[in-house]
Amino acid sequence: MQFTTTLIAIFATVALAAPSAEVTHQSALDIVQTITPDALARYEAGIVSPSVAARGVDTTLDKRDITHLFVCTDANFSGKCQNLATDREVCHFLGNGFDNSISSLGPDNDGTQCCIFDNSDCTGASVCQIHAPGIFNLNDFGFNDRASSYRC
Ligand SMILES: [Ca+2]
Repeated sequence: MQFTTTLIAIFATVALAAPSAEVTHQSALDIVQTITPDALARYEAGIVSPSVAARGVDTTLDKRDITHLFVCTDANFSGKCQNLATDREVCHFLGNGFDNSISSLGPDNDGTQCCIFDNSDCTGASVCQIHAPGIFNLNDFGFNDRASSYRC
């Protein structure tokens, strides 16, 4: 029984870690979310609600393949915010109330760079090379309430 469980766990890890250039329209909100030092710092700075910081830690996926993009519906990391856990180099549709509503965002402070796109399939106009601490007001880039997808 123990052996079977281990095999399933290994298979699941391999399946999730498999590289894919395909566009997934699954929102990153459905993917495992973890508390990162960066998210904790934002919480301590009063930017993130306690519910975000209280979210459980899941180590199912290899940390090297997972990063985060912190998005907010208002400028200066206010309004409705979410720390999106995302696998790298995969296009994600911005669902769950964030489509065409993001006004500030920032990836983890681990060298991660992200692009946001006008269209839902990572095409169209974009803002790229977004890195920590991020963009406090997408108005500065003509991209307020405009992003529909992202890739880090
Ligand atoms: Ca907004």
